[in-house]
Amino acid sequence: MFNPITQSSSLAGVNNERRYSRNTRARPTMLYSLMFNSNGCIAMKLSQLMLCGAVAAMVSPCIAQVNTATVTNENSSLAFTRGESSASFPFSLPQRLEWVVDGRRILVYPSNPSVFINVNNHLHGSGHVEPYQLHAQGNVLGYEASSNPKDVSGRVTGAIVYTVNGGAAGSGISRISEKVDIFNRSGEAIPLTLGGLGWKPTGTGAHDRNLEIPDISGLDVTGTTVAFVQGNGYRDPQGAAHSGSIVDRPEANANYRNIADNTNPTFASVTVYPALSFSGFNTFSRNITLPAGATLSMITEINVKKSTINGPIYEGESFSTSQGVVVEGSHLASLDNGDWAGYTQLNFGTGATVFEALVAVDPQFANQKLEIKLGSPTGTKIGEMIMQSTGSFANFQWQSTNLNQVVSGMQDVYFLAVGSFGVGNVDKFRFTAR
Ligand SMILES: [Ca+2]
Ligand SMILES: [Ca+2]
Repeated sequence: MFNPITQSSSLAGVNNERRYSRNTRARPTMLYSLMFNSNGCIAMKLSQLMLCGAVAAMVSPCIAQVNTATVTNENSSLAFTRGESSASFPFSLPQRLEWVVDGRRILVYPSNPSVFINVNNHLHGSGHVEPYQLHAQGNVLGYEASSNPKDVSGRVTGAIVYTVNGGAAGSGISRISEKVDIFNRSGEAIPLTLGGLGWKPTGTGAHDRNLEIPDISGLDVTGTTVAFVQGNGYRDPQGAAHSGSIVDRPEANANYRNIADNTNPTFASVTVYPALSFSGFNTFSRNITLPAGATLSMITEINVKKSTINGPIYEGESFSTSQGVVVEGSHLASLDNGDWAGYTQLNFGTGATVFEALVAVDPQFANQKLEIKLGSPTGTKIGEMIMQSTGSFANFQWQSTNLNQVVSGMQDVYFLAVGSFGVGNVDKFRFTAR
């Protein structure tokens, strides 16, 4: 089912309440209503509203195809996907980013208002950006200069650069950034609703239904968004035009004011909004008015690393069900092939990836396996630890192994001994991430 999204009198798009429309009253204008259909792709109804009345036309119900550009850097890649245009829907709007770090996919949604830029004609890596950058540009929807949607001399134009800076292979560390500029050449002030790169859809809301909710479990995601508006043709009393730069250039024009002359501020046309730093999803949201002749710039940086959660430490001898094992002093012992011990409701936190255990293994019995299962001794195996010699069955050392999947929440866990006799003794253990 279609889900119409309209809002008059603004070019909008709240980060978690996607609204795509624009309508100004004083002149013939275009009203665009974008909708997400059941596949999560964008459909559009375009109505051209004239002063004397309205002429409406339905165009393509769905952008079925996509078009993607990808760049890589170190352990990371970044793919930018836009909607594909068609004869009846001659626009391509930014849709999503797929950020892959050491094989882990992280879905990221572009900021507003970058999602209004018709990037039909210009999306690429390399070229006049760095090899680890993507560039897209075009007219802002509804502000084309002509009926040709590929005309890039529109009354409001926009451009986006995405950058990916990966870390060393296996480090799990990476960074992306987005810079979007919106240049208002329309001759009139326009309202904009800003929303930050990396926002979270609800998946069920009226305006973001069926959008995939990014999975960031097991990851520490942090970021910052800054936005500023500069340049609107401000002229000082001598008539010199100022572009809005905050760099004073007295050598360029004797009439440029010194920055200390705050009785006649040179830089009145620069507006810098408070920066927002966030953890997890980006909540940056702001309504602004972009003056005629001015440029909005918005920059978001997002960093990711593996979570450094440390789960609670459990005692090996605290099992609630078992077969073939014994408690010896303060540890689990007599783990022979086929023996098992079960523990109820262990905490894996927001996403554990590592099993750590304080174990003792005699060298003559080393290198047998302790399998880790969910739900029952024959349940899903989430990992196995090769029990390495610690010198004796009485000498305990911490050993660890990576789980074969990310496990979160509360789980019933079973240890299953695989080998022959004397796989090892287990004093303490925990599930963690790093
Ligand atoms: Ca036994
Ligand atoms: Ca113990």
